[in-house]
Amino acid sequence: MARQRKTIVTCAITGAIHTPTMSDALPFHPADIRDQAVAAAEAGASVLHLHARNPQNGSVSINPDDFQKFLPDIKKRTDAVINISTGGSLTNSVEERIAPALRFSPEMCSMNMGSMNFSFHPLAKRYDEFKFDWEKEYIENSESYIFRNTFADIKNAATQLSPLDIKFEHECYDVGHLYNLKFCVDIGLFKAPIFIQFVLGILGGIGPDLENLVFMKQTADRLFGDDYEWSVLGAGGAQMSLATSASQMGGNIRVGLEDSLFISRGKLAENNAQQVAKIKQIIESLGCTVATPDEAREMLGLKGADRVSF
Ligand code: KMH
Ligand code: ZN
Repeated sequence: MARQRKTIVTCAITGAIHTPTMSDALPFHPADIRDQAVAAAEAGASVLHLHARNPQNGSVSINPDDFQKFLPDIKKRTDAVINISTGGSLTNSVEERIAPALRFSPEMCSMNMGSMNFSFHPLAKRYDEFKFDWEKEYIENSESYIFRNTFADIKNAATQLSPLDIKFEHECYDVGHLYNLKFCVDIGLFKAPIFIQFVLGILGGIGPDLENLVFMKQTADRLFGDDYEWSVLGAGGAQMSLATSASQMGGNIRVGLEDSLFISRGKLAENNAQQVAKIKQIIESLGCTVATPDEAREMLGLKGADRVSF
């Protein structure tokens, strides 16, 4: 009998979109990032997608020293796969964005597959006051932000990171990004089996509709055949419903406060683990089984936690 497929649950702990004013639950102190990551793993996340923050004011940090403040502790306290973001924030160069992954050589890191508008400026209007000075301007500035990931940028990042045997989470925010990825695979930048994260619901990318997920999946099937694993993240209110649909379609899923601050309509999540526990309960009640970290390692062909540099 064929072995039943497992579902990899990634939890993205803090990200670069949300700011401290938006939710008290959004972690930015290294100890909070660490504790929420460990709790998310205990709740069932097999992969932890991590960004760092400035411990003083919660702004986004791509300083490897800020990652150093939590990575070794997370590794000591869980066997979850660590995935380091290369997304950066509104002002970072690609060279700065890949510095943490280069220094720590994690099992996985993100790889964004196209340049695009990437905006969350409408969020600024929801708040009269902000906890920290930088927040309002940061959110508003995203209106004119271009998330830069040219073919040359992707080649540069891949060329530096591939020798470290890091598996990429290929973040595809629209159908065209799948074709960018196919081009890069064809010229030998990335090795199969690739891991695609379909990102739905970012302002500037494809909308968070089920039809779009089906279209993304059909397109990826056409381009990559059987040679890929896939996962879905729905930004904002679409998080749980798209994750549920993806699991039923045979895919993997991503939740976490990076992608949505909510646990249900209008109700803020208390922490990352609460979102993991909720989606685990939903998908297991529908017949899926959540992958352990080692099962995720096998499914994604990862190098192993003993080969990271932290
Ligand atoms: N916040 C996600 C929509 C990255 O870390 O490289 C995008 C993201 C990018 O996860
Ligand atoms: Zn991220």
